[in-house]
Order: sequence, then C-alpha cells, then structure tokens
Amino acid sequence: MKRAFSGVQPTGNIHIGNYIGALKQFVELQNEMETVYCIVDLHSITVPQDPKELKEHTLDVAALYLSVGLDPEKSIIFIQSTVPAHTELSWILTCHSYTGELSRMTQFKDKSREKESAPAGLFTYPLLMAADILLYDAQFVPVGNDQKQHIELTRDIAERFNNKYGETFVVPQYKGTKVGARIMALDNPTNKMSKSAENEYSRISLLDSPIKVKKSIMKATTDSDNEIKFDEENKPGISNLLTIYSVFSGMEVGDIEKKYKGCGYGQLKKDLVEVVNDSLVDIQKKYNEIRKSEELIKILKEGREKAQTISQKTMERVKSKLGLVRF
Ligand code: AQP
Repeated sequence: MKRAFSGVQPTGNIHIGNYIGALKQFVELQNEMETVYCIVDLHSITVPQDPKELKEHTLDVAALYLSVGLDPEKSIIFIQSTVPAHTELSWILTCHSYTGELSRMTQFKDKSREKESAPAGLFTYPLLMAADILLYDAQFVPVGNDQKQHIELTRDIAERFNNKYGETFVVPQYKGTKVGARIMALDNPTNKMSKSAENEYSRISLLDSPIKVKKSIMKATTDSDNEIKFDEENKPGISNLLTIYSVFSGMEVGDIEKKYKGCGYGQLKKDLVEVVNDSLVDIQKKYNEIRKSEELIKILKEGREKAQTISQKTMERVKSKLGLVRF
C-alpha cells in the first residue's frame, strides 16, 4: 500500500492557495492510498508566534482539515508536536546534512532577507520537514510547488543515509496538482498568495466572509487589454483568476475562456465571486460545527496514537542502523 504524508502550518487563516495546492490533493488521495496529515505547529515557531493564537490556529487548521473533506476513518490526522519522534529524527538528519545545502534553500533566503540575524530554526526547518516525511515511509508528498526544493533536499538526505547505512528510508516524491500548484497573490500576481502578506486583500481565506471575498476579487490586479485568455507569462492576473475559477467550478480553463469570449474582466470577476462563495459556504458550515466539538480532540488523540506507532518503528530502525544502544 502506498502512503502520502503532508502538513500545513498553523500560522493564520488557511487561504485558497493552501487549499488548491495542498488540501484539495489531501482529500483526493484518501481514496487512493494511506494518508497521514499533520498540523505542523513546530514549523510555525521558526518565526515568533503568540502562544494563545498558536493554540487556537492549531485547532482551526485541524477543524479545516475535516471541513474540506478529510475523513479520520481514512486519514491519520494529528498535531506534529504531540509525536516526539519528529524532533528526534530531525536532530539525526541535522547531523547528516550540510550547511551548504541548507543555504541554497530559496525559502530560507526569502524569509531571512533584510534580517540582521535569522533564527537558527528557520535555517534548519527543511530538516524537520524531511523528518516529518521520512518517519512515515511516505512515497508521495502532496504540496504546492513552493515546497518542491524541500522535497528534493529530503530525497538527497534519504539517499545519502541509505547509501551510508543500508536501506532505511523510503525516498519520497513531490506530488503537485495539475492546476493551481502555485496560486498567486490577488494584488500582485507575480508573488505567491501567502498567509503572512500584509495586504489582507491579496488572499482569500477559507473563513472569509462573502463581502471580503467580493472585495478581494473585485480589487484583483489584472492587465488593461480586457481579453479573457490564459497566458501566465503576459497576463498573470487574469490567468490566476481563471485557475481559481476552474478549481472551484470544476470547469476546464479552455471552457471558461469560451464562456467569457467578448466579455470584460468585470463580468468574470463578478461570477467568480459567486463561484468561490458557493464553495466556501459549505466549508464554513462544517467548520462551525466541528471547531467547538469534543470530537475534534478525540480525532487528534486517535491520530496521535496511530502516528506514534508508525514513527516509533522508523525510529527503532534508524537508531539501530546508527549504532545507538537499544534495550
Ligand atoms: N500560493 C500557494 N499556491 C499553492 N499552494 C500553496 N501553498 C502555500 N501557498 C500556496 C501550499 O500550502 C501548503 C501549506 O503551506 P504552509 O502552511 O506550510 O506554509 P507556506 O507554504 O509558507 O504557506 P503560506 O500561506 O505562504 O504561509 P506564510 O505566509 O506563513 O509563508 C504547502 O503545501 C504549500 O506548498
């Protein structure tokens, strides 16, 4: 049986980029293979977090996992910091990787730019991510394409370890979605949509009100020629809106282009508001039911038990390969 592993940081409201690039794939994969999904709270503390907000956001993400369609009968769902093997393996991998390869990670360069001194955790973050994945013998990692470089690093580390100590880790593969592996910011379609961007209208969060969705889409930056055509290089704004339309409506981009031939951007944007709001209504309804329920904690506890069982087996294998005394 094949297995997929992935996670999302509880750093704020999950946006439609996270949904399209990652969560939507999580749900689809549940029916194809074993799936293990966590809320990566330890990743989020690589930058300062408010403790109260972190707690709330962690449970928010867990509730959103369930609201978008993750089924605890099919997927293991848990909080990263409740399974100690993640940090344990992370240290072992830190001792088997090089500062040179970590210095090449573009996300580290982006996030540490303009900082006089960056937290060490921001630098070693890809090793915690490698540990997350390798603990579960995952063949596939469904993520947005901003994470591709981290998966490559995970592969390199796993192969290096296997070559040195004999077969230990499954070497994982990046699994990207065909449409929407990188959703762009609405106010600047040359940047990726991001939770931490200052302008709240640059993104649509899954818990946004219909009015906020409308404002964000109607304000979205497009070009001036008013032709509805998918051309990421020359028309990134309208191409991004077409991608979002396609994912939420289930229509092919080509069919959307045909539908709006001769129409202006205003019409497309107006209809897109409706398409997105229709989908968010269902997610938000489920979210409001689940978020405060006791069921949520029960699911996370059960997920933790299952994750412990799998990760402990991997740790035993790794420790015995390394010559760490076991009794
Ligand atoms: N714009 C995006 N398009 C497609 N996929 C995306 N992902 C993130 N942004 C986009 C994917 O969402 C998953 C969860 O991301 P994360 O929470 O681990 O952190 P991130 O990638 O750093 O997401 P953000 O929203 O951009 O947060 P901040 O602003 O805090 O950095 C991952 O699979 C990611 O690829």
